[in-house]
Amino acid sequence: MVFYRSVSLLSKLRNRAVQQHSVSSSVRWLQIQASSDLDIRSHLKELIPEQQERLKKIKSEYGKVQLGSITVDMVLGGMRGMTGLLWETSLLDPDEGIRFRGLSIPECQKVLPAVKPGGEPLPEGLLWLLLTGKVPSKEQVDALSSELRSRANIPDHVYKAIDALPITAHPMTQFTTGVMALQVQSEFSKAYENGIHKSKYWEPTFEDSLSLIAQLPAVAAYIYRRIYKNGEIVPANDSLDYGGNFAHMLGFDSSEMQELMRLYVTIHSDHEGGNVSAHTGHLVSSALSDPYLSFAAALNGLAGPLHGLANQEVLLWIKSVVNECGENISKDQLKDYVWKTLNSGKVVPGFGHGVLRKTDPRYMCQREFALKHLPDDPLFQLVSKLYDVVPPILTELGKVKNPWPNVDAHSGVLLNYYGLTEARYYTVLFGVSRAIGICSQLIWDRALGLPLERPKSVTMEWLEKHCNKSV
Ligand code: NMX
Ligand code: MLT
Repeated sequence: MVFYRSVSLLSKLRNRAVQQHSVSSSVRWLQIQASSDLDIRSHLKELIPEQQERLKKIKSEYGKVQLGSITVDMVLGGMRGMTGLLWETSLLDPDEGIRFRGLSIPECQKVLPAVKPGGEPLPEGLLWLLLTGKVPSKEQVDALSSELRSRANIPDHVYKAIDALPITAHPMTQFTTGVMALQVQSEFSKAYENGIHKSKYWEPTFEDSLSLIAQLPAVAAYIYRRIYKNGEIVPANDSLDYGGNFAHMLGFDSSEMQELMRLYVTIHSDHEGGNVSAHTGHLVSSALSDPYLSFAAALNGLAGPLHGLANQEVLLWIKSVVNECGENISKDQLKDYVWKTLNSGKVVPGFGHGVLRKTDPRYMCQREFALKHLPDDPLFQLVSKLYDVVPPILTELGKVKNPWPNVDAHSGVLLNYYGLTEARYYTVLFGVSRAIGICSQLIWDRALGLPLERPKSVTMEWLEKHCNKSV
């Protein structure tokens, strides 16, 4: 809680600076202002009261406005199309795709600071944007990078907890175990035990969230090196940014792989609130479970094959195509392979979506990355062929609402090209990134005082009786 003391010291200094209105004190004031400008907590402290007021006004003025009606289909259909959550950090349009605080992916690529001009956005910049709704300067991003570095140390018991699992345990199981082991350091649960006032919940939630985000790359890299590289650990490089250092700890030091990791972590971070991982994190945290508990729950949802595990499934599927038909497979052969998959009662991984109705812009930006850096890679060319072949087949099925590729259709071939070939590990990378979105919203959940989530459920008997009455 050291930083709260420093924030209040800052505001005292600020008041003093205002009182002593001399030339030298105004120079000092500028310095103080500049240093607090780099501190994301000061921005949040300023934003929270105005956003609390905004929510209060929405409740009092529009509380009874209807947002649509609920049909039986919606109840039986996984709540598709049912608006039921407040999620501030991003919003998904079915046709246009995701906007992070109002900015599309191409816009983020333009305005968020990068390591070099025209480079991929730094994930720390996206974290700043999600938390504050403002595009940060390079100095602000650098300050956040160094704050994350200062929190990245991993207690030894976390490695021991992971080591207690067989090396054959799925990487996502090892990852969730690591997150649960980190939970013992939760500031939120300590503060709750000590009777913290509810108006202050966001503060230790912020502490936990930043520490968790900071620590995840080292835990994830440890698991990768443990399983696939004989446990030879690569220490952090403190001169690198979050994404670059993550690639480095995994064992990849080419500047292209570092750029890919920055793009990867940025685009997988957030996809509004209803996806399985985000919704799970938000639900669990609504019981005032701390960010570690909430995020571990979210990871367990991400580990499902219809959600985050699809990136693993895509590369394994693509490799099975190559094994059976070779890299230079014709479109006709590919069609047959897709039908064979469908006829055996499986989904085509990487295609379709619960909300999107067009090609995922996260797919498109990865495609652009591939066209720039690996246009001749045979697996990339296979992914491009799938883009032509799969949508007409899924459309022909007649029941698939979105035949277009999603984010997972592309990520594996990029990682594979740079040497990260172990598909079973891919969902862990998704998980590291998803923490940025989920934790940013958890901080706002607590700052806005959002309540325990508890929707109503009904039985089939209830539905039959209710529907008989209404016809
Ligand atoms: N291959 C085969 N069948 C599909 C596919 C697909 N790619 N996508 C949807 N369908 C089927 C779906 O299984 C359902 O069949 P049934 O009625 O027999 O149960 C029917 O089409 C209608 O489903 P939709 O309403 O179009 O899709 P829904 O919203 O229920 O599910 C997904 C969305 C993403 C779960 C689904 O499209 C899918 O299983 N895709 C493949 C897995 C995948 O790529 N998941 C990753 C999603 C992104 N992420 O990272 O989370
Ligand atoms: C995600 O990124 O969470 C997936 O695209 C799934 C979703 O949005 O439902």
